[in-house]
Amino acid sequence: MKVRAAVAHKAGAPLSIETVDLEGPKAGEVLVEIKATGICHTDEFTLSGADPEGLFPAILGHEGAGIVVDVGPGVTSLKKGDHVIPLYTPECRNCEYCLSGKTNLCQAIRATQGKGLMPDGTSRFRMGGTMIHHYMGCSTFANFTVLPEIALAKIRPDAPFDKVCYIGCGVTTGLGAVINTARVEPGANVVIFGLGGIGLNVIQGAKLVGANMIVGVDINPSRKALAEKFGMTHFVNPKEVKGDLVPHLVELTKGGADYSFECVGNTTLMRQALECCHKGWGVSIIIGVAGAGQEISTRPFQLVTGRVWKGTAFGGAKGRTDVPKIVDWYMDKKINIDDLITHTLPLDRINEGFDLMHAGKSIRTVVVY
Ligand code: NAD
Ligand code: DAO
Ligand code: ZN
Repeated sequence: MKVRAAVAHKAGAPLSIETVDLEGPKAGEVLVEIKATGICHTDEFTLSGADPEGLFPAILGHEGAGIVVDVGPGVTSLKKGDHVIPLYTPECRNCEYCLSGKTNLCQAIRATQGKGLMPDGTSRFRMGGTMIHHYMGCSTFANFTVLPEIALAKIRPDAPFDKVCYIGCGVTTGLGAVINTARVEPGANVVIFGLGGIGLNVIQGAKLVGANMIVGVDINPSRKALAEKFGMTHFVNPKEVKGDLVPHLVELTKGGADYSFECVGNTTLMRQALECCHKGWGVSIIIGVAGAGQEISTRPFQLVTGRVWKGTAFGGAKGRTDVPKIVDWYMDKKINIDDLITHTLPLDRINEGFDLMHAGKSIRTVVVY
């Protein structure tokens, strides 16, 4: 079939709106009509060329929601008409990783997904004679896409696509980092570096679990008001701190953060996030994705004296199990998504969404088809 897609032909160039050929679903695969998709910083990271695993040409996008249109042979858990959220971290419930109970990093289709291909080693997208790569197994910057059955969470049919698409990455990553990875307890003091689409959801998660101090750190002062609405109790702009940031944060939290979160992708901030943690028990979670070849460092004594460095992908969430529950939280008004979706655009204006992100003017831009 012919589909409309924003194609990333090469790194550093704007996306190009094209008509692309999409092959139907093969065994274990599902054809989905994408109704809405968020634009995440990770799409920008890949498009910029900073992603060491970035492949071109590709159809980017990994934060979508849509409707099942057709299923391939052997698909049992989904049918035509089901509402779904694509999962860049699938959940096969059968591999060593899924069965471990220790991680959400299902490995069932990892090798081919990392190569921008479907599990049989081929792509469903073509343009003229050229194969186009899938992206993170999702490719939601197309109005139709094909995904493996294990990479789709079935959600309730009354949830609005243009809001719950954000649960496909940002919401789940932020909430999950607090609930699954850090396991923040009531009364804890937390520090969040970066108050964008991820960091604001970390704040929302910290408030949800009953954290005490929720300290937000950002160089963009316009983030303060929204962060406060989501539960931030203290705002720190590093540009306005006299002296070093780390001692300032340790003093503010009266000894250091019980938990800190790096939500930018900056290795200097990752070090500061670890070192502002409380001696003896503070845990720092890396969420941000740093550029190709970058490394983190600290003095080993920081770890010897009890601070813990961890990371999280998709907030440690198991997508087919956890995503439908987070959709329920939204529908029950337990979490706020609407105030984080600052802009909505049609597909042919998708590049404006990247411009808004670069200018620091948006939290989430959602493309509606
Ligand atoms: P964003 O652009 O919306 O937000 C980043 C925020 O960081 C902005 O508010 C910006 O002002 C702030 N910032 C930039 N430099 C700073 C500095 N030096 N000090 C303090 N604040 C600074 O980005 P996002 O969508 O929230 O994504 C954040 C990071 O999380 C990205 O690296 C993204 O790739 C990554 N990410 C990781 C996962 C995961 O599963 N681990 C999932 C999604 C996104
Ligand atoms: O190696 O098993 C694996 C999974 C690797 C990909 C995990 C995603 C990491 C987060 C990237 C940003 C998500 C938008
Ligand atoms: Zn698995």
